[in-house]
Amino acid sequence: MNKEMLMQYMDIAPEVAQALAQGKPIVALESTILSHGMPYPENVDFAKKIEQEIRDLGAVPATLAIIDGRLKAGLTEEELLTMCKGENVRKVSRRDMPIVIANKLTGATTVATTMIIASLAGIRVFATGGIGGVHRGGEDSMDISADLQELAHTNVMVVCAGAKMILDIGRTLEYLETMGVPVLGMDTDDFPAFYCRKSGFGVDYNAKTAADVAKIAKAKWDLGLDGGMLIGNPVPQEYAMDFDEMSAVIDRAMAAADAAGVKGKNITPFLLAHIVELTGGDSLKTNMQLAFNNARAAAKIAVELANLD
Ligand code: PSU
Ligand code: MN
Repeated sequence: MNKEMLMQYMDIAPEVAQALAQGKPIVALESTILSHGMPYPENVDFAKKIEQEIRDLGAVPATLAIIDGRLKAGLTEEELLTMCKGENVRKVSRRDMPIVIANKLTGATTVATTMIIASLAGIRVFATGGIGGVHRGGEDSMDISADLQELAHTNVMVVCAGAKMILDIGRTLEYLETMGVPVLGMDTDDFPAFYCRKSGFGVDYNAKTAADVAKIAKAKWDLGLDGGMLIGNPVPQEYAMDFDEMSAVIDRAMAAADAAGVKGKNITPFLLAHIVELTGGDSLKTNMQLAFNNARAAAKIAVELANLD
């Protein structure tokens, strides 16, 4: 798509536009984690801090969202607040995007839509908490997040702390293999399980440094091997939660979802809110810390990637 056409739909914040023009490192951030993944007002402090973590390492943060139908790459403080309050803010995945844009609505971007907007803007590195995937029981419900399809096709690297145990992690990784998505561990052999450092499932490659990751991304995209990459970065040890304890909490949250008949796009936000409640806020603290950790890893990778160009 040409730039003129793109600008009919997108607003790029001045700082982000300047970084793009100068080939400086940029890290994209999603807004669903704010609007539908964390409670207000704790998410306001989080949103500001995660941007700061990226700046501290010499990269430019760009939180992505759709506001009044405009694609936004980089938010003002007021726009960030809108996403955190989450009033009349939809959860927007790929299928929802054209409807929200055409009707000038406001939406938070999931991993899938953050990848799409990042790619349109020319941003290659994106940090989040956890990705969507194949839900438990997905072999019957066919509830497979559009995040996985996006990773198959869109040239953006996603740095995450793995996937929550609300998902079937084994099937999620199988799906990614089928779709040709490299899954790297950030100094780990084990794909992380969000609150916990290990899922029991292996990664394709243990990358020891940010420079290793950048070299792999460059080789992939230089050769036209289109699609994303997934980097699993384990939560720092001091914030990790007990695997068995979290498994029990997640089972309870899933039983509550089942009893309430929650399905489809509402299931992930429902489970996240219940998990925070059931852990008395401990999971929220871990969630924030793992996201900061991912932002730092992503910033280092973005710096290395910019050096390779
Ligand atoms: N997993 C989390 N936290 C989140 C999400 C997933 O641990 O906030 C959000 C992300 O935005 C992700 C989306 O892209 O949920 C996946 O939703 P769905 O399964 O409906 O595609
Ligand atoms: Mn789904």
